[in-house]
Amino acid sequence: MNIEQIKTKILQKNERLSAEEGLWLYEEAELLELGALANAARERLHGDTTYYNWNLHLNSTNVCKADCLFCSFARLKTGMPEAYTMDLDQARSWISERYRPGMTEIHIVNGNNPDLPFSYYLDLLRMIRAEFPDLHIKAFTAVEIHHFHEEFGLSYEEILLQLQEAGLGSLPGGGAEIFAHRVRKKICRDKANAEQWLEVHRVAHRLGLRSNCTMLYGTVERPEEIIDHLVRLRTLQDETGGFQVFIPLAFHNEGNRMERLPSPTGVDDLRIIAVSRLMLDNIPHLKAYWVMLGMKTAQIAQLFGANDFDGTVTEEKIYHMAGSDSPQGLTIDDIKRLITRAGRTPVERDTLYNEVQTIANATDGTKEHPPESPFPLYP
Ligand code: V47
Repeated sequence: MNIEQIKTKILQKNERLSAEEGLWLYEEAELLELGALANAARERLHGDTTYYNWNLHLNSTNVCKADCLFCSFARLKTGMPEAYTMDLDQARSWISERYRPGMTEIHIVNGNNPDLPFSYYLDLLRMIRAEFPDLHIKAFTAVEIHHFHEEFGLSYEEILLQLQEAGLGSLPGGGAEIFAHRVRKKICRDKANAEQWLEVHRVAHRLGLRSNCTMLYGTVERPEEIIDHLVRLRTLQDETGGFQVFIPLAFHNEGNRMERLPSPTGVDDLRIIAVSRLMLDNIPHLKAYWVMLGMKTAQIAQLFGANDFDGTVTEEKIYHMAGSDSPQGLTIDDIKRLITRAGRTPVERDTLYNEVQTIANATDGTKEHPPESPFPLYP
């Protein structure tokens, strides 16, 4: 195998890479050649555009019965030091204090809290929909949906339908970690497994919900397991078309029980981003999540296959409790500057990747949302 053969396959024949080719690129390819190829694939899809959004992250409880080795955010039981659960009024105040007109998204990820009824989640969504109607609600990972299924005895479909009716707009991509059973057994054995994670997304897509997908790398996985993870996502996407964006998440090693493992280096991050762009030929977007990568690597990633920067975020907890030294939030001007200095054109998007324009003359930042999404579900 060599880079020229792979280049011809991608750039001239427009053919899909095999798992073996993905593995070769990840392990053997020269970094700049790999990056140039991923960049060509990215430019073919998105030209010079790099998307960002204006969003807010809410983690309304960190109580979590799953005991993942890599996690620094969760507390196992209510009442433990630093464990918290916001009630509805606290969540309302938390959002009100941070909400600004013009924000388009709230991203909600919580622990698998065994002490909350299903109505807690429905009430949270209804409150946000009623009081912050401009926010698209991207909430609850597939792992949380599986937890609701176990706790409340409802099917994935019943859960998602009720959440949708209460205001859920899409699912975030967390909880995927690495699909390989060997790895999950070691790092996250007591939550949804790979098949369950994929099934939740399959059902969500069938109900017309879009979702995101992730991969946590840099713990105990082998290169083949990274490629296997990408292939499994690609296979589900062939079936449903419902994934919008892939977000690789680099392991951070502070405050958890994997402290002795070093975090991935900048070159590891760039290799993962480039190979993911090349393998996931059917997932439109690739996000370099600046909170996780750091602003500088996220900026350079825009030349290695990524076309999204995520958003303003505002008070991220999961990575900051694991030692991320990125700022807690970036301003829109910071984000635009980083993107522009990478030679890309910053474009604000909403959660569903529609371009957002600030309505001319609006002094409060009011946005216009075009109605339809350009990528079909179930192509
Ligand atoms: O599922 C937790 C990961 C995820 C650590 O969908 C860690 O747009 C590294 O999924 N080191 C949650 N990773 C975050 C997430 C996400 C973030 C931004 C955007 C979107 C989206 C989704 O974070 C978890 C887990 O995989 N994680 N702890 C850690 N110490």
